[in-house]
Amino acid sequence: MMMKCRVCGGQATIKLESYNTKLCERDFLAFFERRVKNAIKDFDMLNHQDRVLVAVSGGKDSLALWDVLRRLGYQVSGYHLVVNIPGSSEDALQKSQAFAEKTGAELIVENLAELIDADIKAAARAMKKPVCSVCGMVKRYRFNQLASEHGFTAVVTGHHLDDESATLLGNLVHWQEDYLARQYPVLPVRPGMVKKAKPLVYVSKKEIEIYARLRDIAFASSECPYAEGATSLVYKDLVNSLEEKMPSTKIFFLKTFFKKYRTYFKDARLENPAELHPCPECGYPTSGPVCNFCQLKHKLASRPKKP
Ligand code: Q46
Ligand code: ZN
Repeated sequence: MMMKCRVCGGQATIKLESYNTKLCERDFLAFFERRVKNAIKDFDMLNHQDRVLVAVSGGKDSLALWDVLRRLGYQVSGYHLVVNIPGSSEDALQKSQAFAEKTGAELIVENLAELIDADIKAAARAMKKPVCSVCGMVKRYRFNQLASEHGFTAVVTGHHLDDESATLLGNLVHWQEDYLARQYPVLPVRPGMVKKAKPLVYVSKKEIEIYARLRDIAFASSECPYAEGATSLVYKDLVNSLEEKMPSTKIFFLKTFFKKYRTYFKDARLENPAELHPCPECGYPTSGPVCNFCQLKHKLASRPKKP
């Protein structure tokens, strides 16, 4: 039997269980753009005067974000940090560059090895932390710093509904109050920090995949090997399983948290500025004597030199 598009009554090819709806391709694209627009409006994330920098990994989330923001009329440039992970970094860079060329958008590319004078494994060893934790720290640091240096007024990332609902579950299970206080889709400009936003917070991974396919966006599909075994995947499986049994659980869970957030965490949203001060070496906000990035540079510099 033919599926009917709920909006136009034509032939539907896309079924969205979470919304108990079926859509044709054209109305799906309109639905997707509306979800992004609503998120931007609900949280006052961006305005059309903003100069926006998107963190581009070359994967579907960040490329779809870049694409949809451009179509919504925002001034958006991309930033890609090459992490030098064999088997995934080449593809990621190539897909980011191909998208920038196709759309005529600006893409800034940097190499992690040049920023820290070491590879990510050596950096993780020096910090005695998991590779992903150090990689994420360096990316956040440089993304913010580069945005300030180049006069961008907002930085955006491709975190979506699946990411954010899984993170929320993990933060609640471990009652990570500090993390909960920062789990808001927009963090305003603060001393040393550019405004940060997550405009894909209302759309799911599945919806992003459909959007990327319909918009003909070529994205990198090779996973970084370090992503495997991350605890975040456990929470993603859990929220997916809830969603499968009870469609629309993810969006309900996250939206309810954001409503309650305004009551419980609104004063904590600025990451308790009293405890943060500028890093004496680079100016990045930190609660320690120097920021984590400067700490990493010191640790790498004090490694014994190879003969
Ligand atoms: S690139 Fe870096 Fe990710 Fe690879 S090492 Fe982990 S954080 S998984 S998004
Ligand atoms: Zn510093």
